[in-house]
Parts: sequence; C-alpha cells; structure tokens
Amino acid sequence: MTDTELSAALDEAADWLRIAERVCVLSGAGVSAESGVPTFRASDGLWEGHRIEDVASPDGWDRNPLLVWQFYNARRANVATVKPNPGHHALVEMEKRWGDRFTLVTQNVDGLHLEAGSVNVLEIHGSLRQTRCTACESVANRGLEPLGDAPECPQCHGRLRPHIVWFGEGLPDDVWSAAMVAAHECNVLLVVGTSAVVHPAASLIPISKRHKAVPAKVIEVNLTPTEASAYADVGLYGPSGEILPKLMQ
Ligand code: BV8
Ligand code: ZN
Repeated sequence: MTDTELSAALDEAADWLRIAERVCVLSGAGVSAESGVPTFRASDGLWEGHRIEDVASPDGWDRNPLLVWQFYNARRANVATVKPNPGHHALVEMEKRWGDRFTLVTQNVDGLHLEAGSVNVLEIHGSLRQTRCTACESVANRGLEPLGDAPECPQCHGRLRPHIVWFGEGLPDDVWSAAMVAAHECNVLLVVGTSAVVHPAASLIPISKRHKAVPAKVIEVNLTPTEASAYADVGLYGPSGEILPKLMQ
C-alpha cells in the first residue's frame, strides 16, 4: 500500500469511526507480533515439529499432557518477556473514547490487551495466565509464573490444564454470546491482525454485517489481505503497531 493509498484509507476509516455509536474490535495474533509473540501462521502451524492442532487439542492432551504443558509453558515464558506494543495502547485509547460502547474481542491468549489497560476484553479462546482443574473445574489466575509439567490443583490435587479453548472445544458460552452481541450491535468492526480462518471467531465478521438495518462498516488492519478482506469496507495494510496509532490521531 503506498503512503498516499494508506492516507486516503485512514481518512475513510477515521470518518466512519467519527460517527460510530458502538465499536467492536476482533483481534488476532498479529496485534501481538510486534511485541515479539510469534503468530500461528508464521510458524506454519508448527511448534517444535508438532502441528499446533495436535498440541492444542483434547486428543493431544489425552495423548501426552506433559508435551502440552511444555508447549504452554514455553509460550508463557515467551509472553513473560514481552510488553504490549503501540497497537495495544491505541486500542486502550479507543476504549477511552467510546467507553461502554466499546468491546474488544480477542482470539489471543497472551493477555497483552489487559496488560496494556484495555478493560472490556472478551478472551474468547481463554488465557495463558489461567489454569483449570480437570477434576473440580476451578479456574485460577496464575500470572505467568513457571508451572512445571504437571501442576496440581491446590484445592483437590486434580490435574490442572491450561484454561484455553483447544481445537475441537466449544467457546465459553457467556463470553461467546457477549462477543456475538457486540459484533451484531456495532456500527464499526475493526478486524486487526487475524487471518480469520479460525471459527467460530471469524464468523463475528459476517455477523457484524447481517440481519441488521445498517450493516457495520468493517475496517481490516493487517499486513496482507485475508479471509476477512471480502467483508472489509476498507483495508489498512501495514503493521498494526503503526496503523492503529494513526487511526487514533
Ligand atoms: C470448535 C487457543 C466445535 C489455543 C485457539 C474446517 C473449516 C472451518 C472450521 C474448522 C475446520 N476444521 C475444524 C474447524 C474448527 C476449528 C477451526 O476453526 N480450525 C481452523 C484451523 C480451520 N475451530 C475449532 O476447533 C473451535 N472449536 O469448532 O469446536 C464445538 C462446538 C461446540 C461445542 C463443542 C465443540 C475452537 C477454535 C479455538 C482454537 N484455539 N487458541 C492456543 O492459542 O494455544 S485458536 C488459535 O489460532 C489462536 O488463538 C488464534 O485465534 C488462532 C490463530 O489465528 P490468528 O489469531 O488469526 O493468527 P494467525 O497466525 O492465523 O494470523 C495472524 C495474522 O496477523 C495474519 O493474517 C498476519 O498477516 C497478521 N499479522 C502478522 N503480523 C502483523 C499482522 N497484522 C498486523 N500487524 C502485524 N505486525
Ligand atoms: Zn481441583
């Protein structure tokens, strides 16, 4: 995208935001890339030779829970070394402008939106910073402290798992329902740093357009066009850490 094209697209996107009553954001791994958190597609869906769907799935957990904990401990250790980037901070600014008429739906499990100061965040795929007991189901906030390869529940000594939605698992009903309402009610949907291939998260994009008097305007922020681009009214192509602050100017 040339500077001239980007500037014209930014003006168009800013015009829609200016008149938007309600704003919803759908973020993916790309918003954390400039913080140093690897995206999924960049790794071709592989982690140390394992397909991510194999280690991030109930079958993978049943087959080899130690390997799954190694996968998540490695990501927890990576996230412990990184900081939110200007893209995360721009979304905090956006929330300050729209207040309770702003919802940030994230597919990311790194917790960087919350760390940056975003408040109304729906972590639809869970969080690296939480564990869930496979016996008593209790969910605990554990930050990013090292957890070892077989952490136990302090309440019942059951085996703990990451409180993360794996491939093949349903999303938490309450969080997912809130995300669908936010996408349905918004006037602008900002789709940032996602390849939009994972469902049902990606279905929020058509949801923002369908069965409503005035379809939402969809603004895509990404390095390249994606599955979301067909729904985008304007595409802002470049690093989100540079684009989002410009959008907030
Ligand atoms: C379910 C937690 C049923 C794990 C995650 C075939 C077709 C359609 C769907 C399916 C299918 N086969 C199977 C399915 C369903 C499956 C699915 O969608 N699979 C995909 C791979 C095809 N979905 C599921 O399994 C879901 N569950 O369907 O269950 C069910 C229903 C009811 C009841 C019971 C069961 C569960 C999906 C959730 C899986 N968990 N995360 C973990 O993180 O360890 S998803 C995981 O992948 C991430 O959380 C993330 O959401 C996703 C990766 O997507 P992105 O975030 O988009 O990241 P990606 O790398 O792909 O893209 C990065 C983008 O950023 C790129 O576009 C890049 O250009 C851009 N970028 C890079 N740098 C920058 C940038 N942009 C801007 N600036 C930059 N600097
Ligand atoms: Zn327990």
